[in-house]
Amino acid sequence: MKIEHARRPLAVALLAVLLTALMLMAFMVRPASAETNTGATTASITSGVKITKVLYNPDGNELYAPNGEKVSIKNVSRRTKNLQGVVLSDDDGHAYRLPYYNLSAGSTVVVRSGSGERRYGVLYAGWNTAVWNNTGDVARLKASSGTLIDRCTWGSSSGTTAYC
Ligand SMILES: [Ca+2]
Ligand SMILES: [Ca+2]
Repeated sequence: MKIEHARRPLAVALLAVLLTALMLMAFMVRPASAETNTGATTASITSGVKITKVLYNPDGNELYAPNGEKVSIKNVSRRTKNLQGVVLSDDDGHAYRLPYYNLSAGSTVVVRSGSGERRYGVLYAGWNTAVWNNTGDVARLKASSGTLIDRCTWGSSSGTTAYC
């Protein structure tokens, strides 16, 4: 009898722990799936990010090594911004629709012109050619609605990098 009495509180405690764990899992899973669902259908962000830098003339020949070209996009707001649906483009018809990517406040992500496996801090536009003209160009960030979020321009005498 004594053993049975001792076991029951333990069983209750274990059940309580299990239930708490299940509730926590449900709580953690729900916002993530909701974000995924709405991310595909809702409009993209329209503000809070800036093009801070364009390395348009990297070392080497970017026609053959386009990943040398890099555009830095920074979250200048105070909250995390998801970049999904935002479009990075130039004036020659190159446009890259950014994927689901949470950019935390103050952080920067780099978009390279070639292909590669995306990781935190680096995305690949997949253009696989030189896109940012060394003789002057404009990089634009637009919302999915077409609204201009930011742009960075440079001329032929700017060297290798535009800071905006
Ligand atoms: Ca270039
Ligand atoms: Ca161009």
